Amino acid sequence: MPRWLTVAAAQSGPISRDETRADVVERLVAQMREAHKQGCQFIAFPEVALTAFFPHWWIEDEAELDAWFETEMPGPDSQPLFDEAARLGIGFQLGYAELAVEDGRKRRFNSSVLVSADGAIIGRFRKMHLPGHIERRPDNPFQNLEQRYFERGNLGFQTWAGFGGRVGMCICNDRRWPESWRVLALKGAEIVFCGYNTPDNIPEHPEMDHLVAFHHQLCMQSAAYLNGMWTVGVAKAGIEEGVSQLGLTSIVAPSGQIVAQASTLGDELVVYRCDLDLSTEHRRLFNFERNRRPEFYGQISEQK
Ligand code: CDT
Repeated sequence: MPRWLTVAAAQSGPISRDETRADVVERLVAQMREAHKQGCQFIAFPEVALTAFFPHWWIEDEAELDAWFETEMPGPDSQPLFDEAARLGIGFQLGYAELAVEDGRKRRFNSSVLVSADGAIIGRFRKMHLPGHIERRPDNPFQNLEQRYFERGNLGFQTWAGFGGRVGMCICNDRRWPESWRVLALKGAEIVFCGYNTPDNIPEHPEMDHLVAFHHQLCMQSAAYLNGMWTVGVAKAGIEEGVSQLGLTSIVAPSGQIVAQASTLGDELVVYRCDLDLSTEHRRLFNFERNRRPEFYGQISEQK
């Protein structure tokens, strides 16, 4: 019997440096209303969805850096999104920069929350794989300072029961690592949401620019097929403060097929009615229990 979940992947167009969170939340609320109108039970937003992607800039002043982070979720500016979700009865996933005080010190994470249809947070994730560099690279047209501004996530990869199935989250660069998806699959995820901010060019490797879109799709599609789950990638797209970012927000079925994809680089909803049961069917085909036997694969000793 099918288990339907109608999902909206809410691609964001660029957010300018001086756009306030309140303005951005208004855009997200408009997308949420439209998703509800189109019969969606769930809407997924991008990585760091409330502001421009500030790791592209060198920021020295600590207070200035902190201002890009959320100290509470929901906070005063994001509360309207939670209120609207509860009013409409729609669940959502939201990526944001998180400033927490843990172990008596300030800690910064690249995070996302999973929110139920009554507006309650039911899951939290902190990005595990941080790309980029720590030092300033003055010759680059833009920076990629995630390793400077964030700590590696300390919550692992978790899954949560909800929306008629089991849901997982990962964030942007996590999608390039097979371990992220396999752990989520082994923990039962039937659908995984992954927001991203991916420049469509790599300043230090221009010879690879033509592969950026291909590598993105390769990750999303192979993850879905190899693990028998739905993968939903949600972009912050378009030219944001001079950085040209990939769109290609898409929903991929457990067969590995792209079933819905964005056609613009702006705010755009990508909607699909997903049968979560397809995940069960594909996994039955693979039969992990019988065929996936790490104990037969030989000892892993990395050779350098
Ligand atoms: N946000 C993020 O993780 N971006 C990286 C850029 C890497 S450049 C190839 C990504 O993996 O998309």
